Amino acid sequence: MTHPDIHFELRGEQQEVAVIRLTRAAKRNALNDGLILALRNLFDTMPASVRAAVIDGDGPHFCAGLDLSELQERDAGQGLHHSRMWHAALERVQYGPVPVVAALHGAVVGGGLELASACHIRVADASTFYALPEGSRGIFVGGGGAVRIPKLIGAARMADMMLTGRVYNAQDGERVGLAQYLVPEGQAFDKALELAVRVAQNAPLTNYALMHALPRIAEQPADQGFFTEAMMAAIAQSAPEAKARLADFLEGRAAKVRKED
Ligand code: 1HE
Repeated sequence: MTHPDIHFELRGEQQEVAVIRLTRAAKRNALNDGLILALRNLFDTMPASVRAAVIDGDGPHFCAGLDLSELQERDAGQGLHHSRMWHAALERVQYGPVPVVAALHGAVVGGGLELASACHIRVADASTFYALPEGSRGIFVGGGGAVRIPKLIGAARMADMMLTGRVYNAQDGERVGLAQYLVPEGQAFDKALELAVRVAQNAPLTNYALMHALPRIAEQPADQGFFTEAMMAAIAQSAPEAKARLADFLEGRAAKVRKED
């Protein structure tokens, strides 16, 4: 089901978390066509037990982006289809079966940042750095970055990264919104797995709403957004699982909200 440069395993007590690891460390996990197609296939064929996923990368870097050795021979038409292939694959990450947590370290650059930005949660360790070297390579983003990255950091910051080659370090990356979590070096995977296990405990319909309804609502005019929100709220709360969870709280069986230590 997978690819020689992807490690796939199930973790958690009920095999509820899929771990997807890029294992092409010798090439800094650069994404060639085979890897992109394999990622898409993986999300299309996710086992039914899976409720959340973690993506990380072997070796010193999360991902060096597009495999530049494959780029040289393409004409315009092939380039168009290549970009659309990335779009289809990363669309399956963002709008696939389960929420995805990216565990980031080292280089998160070019297509690596595009992959990370298709995930729902990004956890970065202190070694992480972010860049969009497309600007200096004479090309443009093609893996959905022009759509997703401005939603995280704004179009002005993205343009600056591409125009000037600016590299964000881990702290600044978290500050501007490239990652939601910043952890000490070497701890991104453990934190990402912990979060994925937590995410996997949510009612599946709640996770579905957060993946599929929330980003669409955020794009809608307010009037339509309020209406879509009401529809999604009604569907979620009518599920038997929601009723059971509410009863658990009202009868003192569910955890209260507590502030973090
Ligand atoms: C690669 C790639 C790659 C490394 N394609 N082979 N991305 C970039 O422009 C980033 C290019 N890479 C780098 O800047 C650096 O490699 C890193 C900062 C990521 C890592 O540096 P370092 O010193 O740890 O490794 P290295 O020695 O540069 O690379 C090790 C090997 O990986 C080396 O090959 P070798 O045969 O000489 O050992 C590198 O050539 C190879 N390698 N990165 C191919 N990207 C959908 S559109 C998306 C558009 C983009 O993503 S453009 C941005 C591409």
